[in-house]
Amino acid sequence: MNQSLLFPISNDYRSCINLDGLWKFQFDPNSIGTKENWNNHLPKPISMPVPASFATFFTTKEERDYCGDFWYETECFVPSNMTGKIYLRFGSVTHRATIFCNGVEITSHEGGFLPIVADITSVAIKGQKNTIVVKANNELNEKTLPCGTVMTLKNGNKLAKPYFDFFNYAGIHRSVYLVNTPEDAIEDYSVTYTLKGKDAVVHYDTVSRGNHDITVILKDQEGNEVCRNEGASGDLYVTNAHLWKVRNAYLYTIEVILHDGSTVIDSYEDRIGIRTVRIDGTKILINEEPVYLKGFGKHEDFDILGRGFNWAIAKRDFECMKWTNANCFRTSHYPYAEEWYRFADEEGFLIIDEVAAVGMMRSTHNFAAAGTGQYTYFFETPTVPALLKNHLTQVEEMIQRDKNHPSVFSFSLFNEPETTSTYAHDYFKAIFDHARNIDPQNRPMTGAFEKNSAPEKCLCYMLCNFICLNRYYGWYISGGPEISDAEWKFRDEMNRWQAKDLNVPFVFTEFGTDTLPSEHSLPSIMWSQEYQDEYMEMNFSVFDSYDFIQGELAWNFADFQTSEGIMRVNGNKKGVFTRQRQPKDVAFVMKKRWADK
Ligand code: CKU
Repeated sequence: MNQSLLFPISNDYRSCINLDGLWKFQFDPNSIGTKENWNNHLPKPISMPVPASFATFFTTKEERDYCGDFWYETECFVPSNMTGKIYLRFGSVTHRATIFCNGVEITSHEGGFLPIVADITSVAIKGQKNTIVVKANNELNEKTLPCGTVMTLKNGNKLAKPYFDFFNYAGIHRSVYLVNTPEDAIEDYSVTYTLKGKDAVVHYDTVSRGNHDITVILKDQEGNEVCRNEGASGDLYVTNAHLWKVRNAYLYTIEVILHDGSTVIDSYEDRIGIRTVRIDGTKILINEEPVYLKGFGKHEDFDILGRGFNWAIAKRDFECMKWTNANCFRTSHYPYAEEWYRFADEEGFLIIDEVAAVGMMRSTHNFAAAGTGQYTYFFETPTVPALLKNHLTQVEEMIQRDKNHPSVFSFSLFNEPETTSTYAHDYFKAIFDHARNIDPQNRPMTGAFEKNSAPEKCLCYMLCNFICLNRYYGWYISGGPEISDAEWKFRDEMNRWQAKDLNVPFVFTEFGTDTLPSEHSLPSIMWSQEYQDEYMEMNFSVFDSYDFIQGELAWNFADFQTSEGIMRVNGNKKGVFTRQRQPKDVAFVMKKRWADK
């Protein structure tokens, strides 16, 4: 990874032009596009909104469920006064893409949830429209994240078979920018914090092109300069620092200036929050104060938009989360659009930032398989080295992109893989070592474990600074009339964890029941709103029995779309909110509990 992933901004030295809108689009089921030079122009395109998933617009199943290559095209005017470097920056293209400018191949990127930066400086023609073409693909396999497979139907069509429980949405999901920077420019920066009584030291490191001076300025929320320092790395001493607190954020502006004496070459501004993160025994400390995590596992998912980022949905989600008194969410099961993190920085939400390492268990119904103890030898296959390489790269890209957000207090490096073999241990040891090496803030690293990762069998929990459990006692295990057994089994497992005396925090990153807002039943019955309430109350009473449990992130914030199947009623209905972001009854239960938790 040697490209700048800095979020695009505009000022006197650099600019970004948003390219969102109606692009051209074409499916390429027989992969003939490359041979037929679609990189120059698409022969028979239709129009397609960007950003959005393509699946949600169509009226036929073939198009909605399309799996294979697909292409996008747009025109982009490059102004004649642009000097320096010119890039295209895609927030994400799912799951992989090759970018062409004026027919010339610029770059390829694997992974559908992190930015693609294509340097088009040598190819872009100034003073006219340039043709941008994207060749994308949404097939799943076991060498790339997230994992899955592809089946071929009798009619020859391919169909994605995810090893995960969310719809395999694909497309240009996040904003696209034409970015212009000076030839010598700021490429990256990172910050770490030390608190000294009422004061704080902000240590910074910068990366830039060319041999120039660097000045870094810190400004308070009113825009007044607080302190400055010269040098590519250094310390900013902040007296009477305003700390970034959970649900009470204070953001400073950091400005990195690249200059020769009084001649400014480049400048990059960002908002940062001064806060520390530390695990101490079974406590999670933010600014040395214990915090209990309350909130949700989420998805980037909405009707029509699919996984396309939309500010209005993000706003509504934050309002709903604040209303429940939540303070945290997990970006299950992939890094979200950067706008989510910027918003969370502002709202004082904590984020467990998760890489797209989901489906590392060979089952298209992993949610059901998890309870059964079925073992699929996932980490004992020849494709694992290729998968490891992609996983390492995506951890690297995620940390590079998200490392400066105060909201991100932890990185989650997997969701529910098989963890009971030494193969799994060695695989994840490499991932954790790498993540720890590259995170400048030395944040706690974790991963989410499903039920087969039992205290006696799991060989990976020791890699984590705090342990995240996804548990469904009372849903997949002993549901409905057996809920009293569910509680007994749940307590039994927690007693076994307790007996290990690990002295680390445990956080529940999933627990929930599918619930149809239409269903009411007295006494409760599975799928009814009353059962969701009862299940949550049972879970809460278990959580409250163990001091080492330091957080509860319910599954899920809202109902979301999945692959079709006999266990999914037009999607997963475990939302505390509906897909339209209206509360189910249980939202009031959460709100009440979290008001005094
Ligand atoms: C959730 C083994 C449990 C898997 N977990 C993952 C998540 O992605 C699913 O949506 C369970 C569920 O609702 O089944």
